[in-house]
Amino acid sequence: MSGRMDRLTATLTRGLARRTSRRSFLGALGASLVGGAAGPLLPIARAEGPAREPLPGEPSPDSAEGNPDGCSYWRYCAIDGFLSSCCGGRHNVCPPGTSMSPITWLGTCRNPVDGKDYVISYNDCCGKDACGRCFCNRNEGDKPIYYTHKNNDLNWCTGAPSMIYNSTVAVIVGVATRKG
Ligand code: ABN
Repeated sequence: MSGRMDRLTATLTRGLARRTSRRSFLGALGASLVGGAAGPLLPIARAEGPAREPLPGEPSPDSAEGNPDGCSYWRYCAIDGFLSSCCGGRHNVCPPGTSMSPITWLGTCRNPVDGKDYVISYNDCCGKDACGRCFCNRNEGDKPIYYTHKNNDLNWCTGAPSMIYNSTVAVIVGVATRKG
């Protein structure tokens, strides 16, 4: 009698265990299917944003030397300052609320697309507190300082309506021609 009871109990217990695990498996499967179907509906942050066009005659903005938001941009070879393009402006446009200094620092940078050297004017943007973002100090081809005004580490807002320095732009002013 007790042997039959034992066998019956064992059979019932095994059946219960089987049903319980199957139910929990099905539950998990159902939850994963519902979660998987909802996945595409969830908001996704797309960091890339719209595709950027290269500036005419310039490297792709997807490359370091063609990206005006980074210090390796080819026009910044002799810059010293916060990049206007990180401060609400563009590489050649000062941020809103600032004005461009009329006196500037000049550099000569090679455009990697056409291999030509361009004279670049680094105008400071003046009239708002220092931007503080994307500081870039490259000074390529810099010579030892023999006159303080022959150094880019200067506040060129001296000639602007406000002396308050915000950021710097890089404007092409011409193609450099080698003489002698
Ligand atoms: N030309 C940029 C800059 C501004 C203030 C001080 C140093 C350098």
